[in-house]
Amino acid sequence: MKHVYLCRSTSYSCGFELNSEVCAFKQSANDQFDWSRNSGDTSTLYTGPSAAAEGTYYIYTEVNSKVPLDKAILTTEATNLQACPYCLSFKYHMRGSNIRTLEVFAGDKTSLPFLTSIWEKRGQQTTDPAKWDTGTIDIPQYSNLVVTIVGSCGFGPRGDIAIDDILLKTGACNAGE
Ligand SMILES: [Ca+2]
Ligand SMILES: [Ca+2]
Repeated sequence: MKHVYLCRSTSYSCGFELNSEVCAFKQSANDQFDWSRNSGDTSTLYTGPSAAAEGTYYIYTEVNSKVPLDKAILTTEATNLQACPYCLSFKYHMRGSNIRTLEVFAGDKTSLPFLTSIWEKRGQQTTDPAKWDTGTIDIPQYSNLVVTIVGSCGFGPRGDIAIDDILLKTGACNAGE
């Protein structure tokens, strides 16, 4: 079945190449720490990527000296998104014996802080520092959409979760031409 939505075709990308980059996803204050911007490897052995997925920079959860289950949240709360279905895609890197979870939530701003979990990866997803995975997620339509990307700390230092190359665009992920 073919759906036609009254949505302006819009996309938001975040590659983290510039510190001043305008990104629809911003650091939340309603969490325990912020995502760190980085290039190359992270400061801990046996966790994190060796390089960005796109360009030179990426962001990651530096889990050293954090408390287990502490969260770093990226949120679109400050961005006015159209009431449309969206496709969210991004690169993620989850390497290390203490990797916990990377999770995506969506919902209406009026229901904050209680959003619906729409995607989750738990535990190590790769042992290769150079191999990033791709997440592709259909986001249902909400009148005041907010999307969050949440990285959680595991029980130890080898739990750095990295993301890069975020693209949030109107329409379904499998929309053909
Ligand atoms: Ca990048
Ligand atoms: Ca934060």
